[in-house]
Amino acid sequence: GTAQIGVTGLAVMGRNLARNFARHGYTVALHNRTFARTQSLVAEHAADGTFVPSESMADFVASLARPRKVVIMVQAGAATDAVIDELVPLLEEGDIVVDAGNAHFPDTIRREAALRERGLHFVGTGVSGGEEGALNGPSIMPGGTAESYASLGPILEAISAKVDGVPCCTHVGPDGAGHFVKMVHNGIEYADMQLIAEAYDLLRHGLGASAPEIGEVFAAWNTGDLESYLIEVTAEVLAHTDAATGAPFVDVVADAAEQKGTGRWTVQNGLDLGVPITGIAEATFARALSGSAPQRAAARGVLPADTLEWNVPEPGAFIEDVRLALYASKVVAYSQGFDQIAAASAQYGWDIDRGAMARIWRGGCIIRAKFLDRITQAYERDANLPLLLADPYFTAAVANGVAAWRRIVAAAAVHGVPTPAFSSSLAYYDGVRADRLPANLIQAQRDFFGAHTYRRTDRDGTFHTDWSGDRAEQTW
Ligand code: NBP
Repeated sequence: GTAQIGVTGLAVMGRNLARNFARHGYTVALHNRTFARTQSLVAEHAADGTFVPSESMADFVASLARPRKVVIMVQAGAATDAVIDELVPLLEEGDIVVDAGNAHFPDTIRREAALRERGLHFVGTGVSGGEEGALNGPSIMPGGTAESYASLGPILEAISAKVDGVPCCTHVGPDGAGHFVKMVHNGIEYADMQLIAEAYDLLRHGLGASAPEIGEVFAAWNTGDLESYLIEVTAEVLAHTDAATGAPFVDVVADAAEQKGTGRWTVQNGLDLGVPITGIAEATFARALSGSAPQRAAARGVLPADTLEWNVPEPGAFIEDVRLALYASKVVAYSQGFDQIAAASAQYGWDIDRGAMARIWRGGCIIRAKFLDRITQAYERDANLPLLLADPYFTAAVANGVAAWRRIVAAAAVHGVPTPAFSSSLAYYDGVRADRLPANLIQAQRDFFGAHTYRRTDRDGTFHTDWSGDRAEQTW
């Protein structure tokens, strides 16, 4: 065969990736379980480049030049395993299988090990940017071996988004590293969206502002430090008018946020690794609360607010406070996400370059933002930075807003506006910078009821107090 890359799974994402490859001059082999999808792609988009369609998986594999490079873009889970099972017996040693779907990284680790035994490369690859990104340039996060990246990487880099001419694609690390980083990307996306939603809610309650008025605030913010795709999208959505009612569009959208599960995976993994990703967790739980219909029905109008009317004396100063609080909270959420990547990298032996991750998220993906340059620079200054917040740039950026942050979180509490992400981010900030946390008391309690022992501040060793006896201290 002569095709340089193949795509199997030609629903919206695979179709657009295949077109993107073709537009970059690659000869693209095409396959889909249902052949009609393959035919319609060729019929509608022949102008994009050279496609080699096949009805059977065997013909598809035969149409590829060796070592073969096959991108699987089907539903994550059982469908991906089914396609791998059909594909693998047809491949030969050295061929590269790319899973570009949203696989959970433990599945990727399992599949990589299984294919490696057969002499095949399995490259679990995060792809972000939705349909639009798949066609015009996504952010691409490939895992797998460095050897596979040597031949696959240039093709993926060619179709990825570019920022300042730099591709939004790099080799993340072995086996599940790519899908892991994509998962954390999505978790950060949840946190970013929740923070923006809280800022909107504060402006709504504090100023009594309408959706389009708040949209103008976001549009203005998009010209500064907060400049990002999500802020831009927020401004556009808030400015939109519902055609049916003439009301602001967001006012007619039901307030129950759904999820496909990557936020949940991120939080589960944060718990497994013991990394406090409070921003992502609060964002995930906030979606769950929004969907807790029976609880909300039981509480609405019943649980007293006991708040005073909110009269913001200086709207301009208030808006600036919300902006500073949003930025500081965002820095915390990202700092936590990068901690999670570092912890997983150590746990799984991935050796992930966090600065490079921020670099490939600058374009193509949902969290793309100017701000990510600052993160790359922080890890360039210190690749082993223990805390993103402790980088001098971010320390200064947050210090600049910390008083505003406290005013906003306090005002939200006083006026009964729920701000789980703003509030927990500030609590994390105060917790991580504290000289001393009340964990001393927790450890003492644990020693009391469970003889779990404690360490002392004044000398080395492990100790236990005989709480039920004479309360003498024993060295353990
Ligand atoms: P879907 O997730 O809707 O999957 C549809 C594709 O899977 C079709 O090609 C379908 O074939 C194929 N398929 C299924 Br379902 N079961 C199969 C099986 N047992 N054997 C073979 N093929 C099977 O497609 P999508 O929305 O294009 O998403 C593809 C992947 O990309 C998913 O993993 C998704 O999570 C991910 N995704 C990513 C983003 C992003 O922004 N990165 C956005 C959306 C989706 P058929 O045509 O014969 O039914």
